[in-house]
Amino acid sequence: MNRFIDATPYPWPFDGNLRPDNTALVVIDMQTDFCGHGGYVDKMGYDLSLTRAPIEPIRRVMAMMREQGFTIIHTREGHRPDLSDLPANKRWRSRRAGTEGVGIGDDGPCGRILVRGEPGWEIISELAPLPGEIVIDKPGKGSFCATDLELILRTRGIVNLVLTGITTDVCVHTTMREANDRGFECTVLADCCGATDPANHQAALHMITMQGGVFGAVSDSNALLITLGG
Ligand code: C5J
Repeated sequence: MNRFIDATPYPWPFDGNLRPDNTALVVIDMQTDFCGHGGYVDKMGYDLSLTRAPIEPIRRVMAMMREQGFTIIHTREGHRPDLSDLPANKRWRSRRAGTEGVGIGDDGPCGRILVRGEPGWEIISELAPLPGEIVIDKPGKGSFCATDLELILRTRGIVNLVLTGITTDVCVHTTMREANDRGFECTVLADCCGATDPANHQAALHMITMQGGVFGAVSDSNALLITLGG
């Protein structure tokens, strides 16, 4: 039986082959550093309500997909405590981001910014992984770069990815592009993502819809819940 989610610019997935055993929910970087008080995004002075907006819609989608046996994958952006995987240019640029010289690897209100094991690097409690769920630690913006995500997806026979998380224009978009080039069929749920700039969020979503769906399709939590609930 074919199943599709209402999406733009085409009903997703392209072949209607949407099943718990071939589809994963990917929840990207819902960490205190990106959406919590005292985290990196807060320190940069951005409006936290923008990156917190997806918390509730993700919670709903995750609950239903867990219940139906879909693979749930969480990602965390972060670096080793010795910063051996932090490129000098990434650190240098982060110190110029309106943070009074404090950047990735430095001490902030939630511990060392984007360093593995620090409080700010943890996934927020509202969306905490359940025991046994897959967590991907990534040093970059994309979830495939320097991780075992592709190996895990191929091993499980996953072909479809439902992408959520923050930020739409950076880690979500980079992951979608990486996944699309590897042949995965992707959709982004618009209300389950957020960016530090609303115009960037909109632009990132719009880009996906060009050329017949150049990286996949854009949908939302309601459309997914209707299809899965029906
Ligand atoms: C950023 C991310 N924005 N998770 N990281 O630096 O999107």
